[in-house]
Amino acid sequence: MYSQLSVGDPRAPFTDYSRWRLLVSEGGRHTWHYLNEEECESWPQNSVDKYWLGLDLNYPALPQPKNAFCAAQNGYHFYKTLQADDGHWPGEYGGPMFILPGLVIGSYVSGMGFKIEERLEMIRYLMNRANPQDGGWGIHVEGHSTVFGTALNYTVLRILGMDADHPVCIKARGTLHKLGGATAIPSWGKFWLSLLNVYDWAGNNPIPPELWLLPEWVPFHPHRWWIQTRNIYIPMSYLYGVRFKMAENDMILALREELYPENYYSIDWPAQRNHISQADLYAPHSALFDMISLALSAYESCALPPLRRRALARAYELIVFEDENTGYQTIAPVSKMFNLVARVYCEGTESEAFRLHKDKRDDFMWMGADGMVLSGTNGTQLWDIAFITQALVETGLADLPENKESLIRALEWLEDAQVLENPKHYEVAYRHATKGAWGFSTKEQGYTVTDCTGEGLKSVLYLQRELSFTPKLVSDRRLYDAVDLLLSLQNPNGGFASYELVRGPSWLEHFSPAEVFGDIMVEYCYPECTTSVITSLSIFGKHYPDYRAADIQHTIKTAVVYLHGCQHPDGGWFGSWGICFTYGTQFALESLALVGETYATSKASRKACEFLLSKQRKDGGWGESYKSCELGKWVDHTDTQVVQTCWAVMALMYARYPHPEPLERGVALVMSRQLPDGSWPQDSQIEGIFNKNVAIAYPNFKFSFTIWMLGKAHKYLRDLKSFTNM
Ligand code: LAN
Repeated sequence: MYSQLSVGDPRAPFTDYSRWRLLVSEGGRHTWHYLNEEECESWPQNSVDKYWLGLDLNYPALPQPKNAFCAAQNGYHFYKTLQADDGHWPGEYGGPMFILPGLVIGSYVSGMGFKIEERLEMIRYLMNRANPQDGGWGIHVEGHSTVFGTALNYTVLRILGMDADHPVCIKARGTLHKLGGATAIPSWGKFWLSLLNVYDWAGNNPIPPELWLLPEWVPFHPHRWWIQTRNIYIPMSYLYGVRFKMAENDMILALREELYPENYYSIDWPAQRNHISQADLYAPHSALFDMISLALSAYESCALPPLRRRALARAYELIVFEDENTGYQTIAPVSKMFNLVARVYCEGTESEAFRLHKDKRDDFMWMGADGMVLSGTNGTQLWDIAFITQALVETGLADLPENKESLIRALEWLEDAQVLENPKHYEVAYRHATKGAWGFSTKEQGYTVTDCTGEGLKSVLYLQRELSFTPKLVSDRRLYDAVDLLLSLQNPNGGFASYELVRGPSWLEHFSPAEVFGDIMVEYCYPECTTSVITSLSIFGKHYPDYRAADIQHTIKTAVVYLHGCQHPDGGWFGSWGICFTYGTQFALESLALVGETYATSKASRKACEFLLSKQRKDGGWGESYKSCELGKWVDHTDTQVVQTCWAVMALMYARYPHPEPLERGVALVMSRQLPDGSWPQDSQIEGIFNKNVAIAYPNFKFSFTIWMLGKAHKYLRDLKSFTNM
């Protein structure tokens, strides 16, 4: 058990912020370290550390920008100081409020400790993110309080050492009880609490590992599921199969008292399986799912031990494959912590697996200005470097002498980040190829992501082929590998999904057990992913007209057909990974422009421009709420958002919108929000989204998209005016 800690006002750090350092190691790995005084002298804090810790950089004011290009230049003057020595831009990746609980509960039940400073700052983070009105937490930082968020984060505070009588705990507990208590927690919460032995396994719907023994042709075989969901349910099925639970201790006994308004020992557990709080419910179970669960529950009482043993062995094998394929990062932190618990159950805390999991756990723990945050992945390395490098090349900022060195370092990072081989455990682990890929974060994590490969390829092409001063680090052969991989990922409808081809039917969504997420069972095609792929193929085709030209042309043509098919009747495209129509429409219009469809030539493009223009606000900007993603229709944000304004103006430029005025107003808004040192403050806490219901932050977007949009708009508006003056 961790010791009790007493804490004060969370607005001030609980640790000495001058002692934290971000270590950037091989491949762009991020780990935060708390140094002692001697170490501090030999390893001084740099601008990257200070910025992300929220410490003053004390930069002088830059000359007032006289136009959009100068504003972009000032922006990069600032942002360049956040580039790590290895060439990429580290960043915080918070937002979801169910990832830290996985880390803490998973560590606790596995006997893995934390440093005291980490515990203190995780506590502070949760205190700072509690909803001010009721002291609870939602599914993400801006969401209303739910049982999922409140029960899990309350549990975390207690495990980390906060006293149950602390006012923060009292308030959160009150909210939890008002919401009905932890019995009504969604299924993933039931699962975590069961591992912790504060929720009975009988209160969970079955997750039989036997699923892994089904023949692969079965339409609902798990290898057809979306890879994130698959990788989470592999260890879940294992842990369910063995009914892992931590041994009782005083903390567990206390939590059984605190999480429930009723007497824990009198709860009718089987009746809780489908009991989900209304505050949490986003995707209710289908009647079919409930019926199947009932049948599976009957099976549980007579599961054949030899079959169960074989199924467990198969699930365990897949867990080990995933750990080894990803250097123990796994695809994302939720599956990582489940894998850890499974490995500890099977191999113990003295094992190599335990040591390696512990080492890589640090990659998800990010020190932020408000305390220690959990990252949605082991970073956003590739995603952020791709946007800023393209921005610099397209705006002309790349040609300024003072930026050259930074671009060369960025190219070196990109070169090193390309995955050169297929996974160690490849088809046996149901993986898609990775040779030639760029992933979302680092090479070690190693998952192909369609749009990350597209954006990575585009960046390398820009840096190597469109600048005169850069070395040609990535060989033609390696670029061909990326192209081959991208071409292998197109679906029959022309679209591109996130990590793999769509492998399963969308009716599998009726079997979705996770009540708080939308569309998680299988892959779907996305306009964003599709655009990143085809724009990169098109740029590649310009530089390498002889390589698979017919395939590339065909891919682009059919992808555009897909894009037309998913335009909403009001003109926008729904974005699944950024908020929301503003994000999706920007990408789709970029794609249409590739095949010559612009405002002047295409009805679809015109309709999209008009849709966006109808959303422009009086101050010249755009602001869309994450609620759009939940509801599937546009919802205004309360405030104008700089990043969304950039997306909207970019969209209009892709469509070659002919009237300068709305663009000028967008530019003016973004310039008016710039600070004297060239940076932009953070607006809302979130720019991104996943699975319709969870918001996630991309804080580097406020640099990459501002710089990109301003520099591009400067040229665009100049050309537009000289054209109309002719
Ligand atoms: C991400 C982040 C990046 C994102 C883009 C590249 C932006 C997108 O275009 C493709 C999908 C991808 C790679 C993506 C998928 C889902 C992730 C990994 C995340 C949103 C970050 C966290 C999330 C992961 C699923 C969290 C675990 C929770 C589940 C509900 C399964």
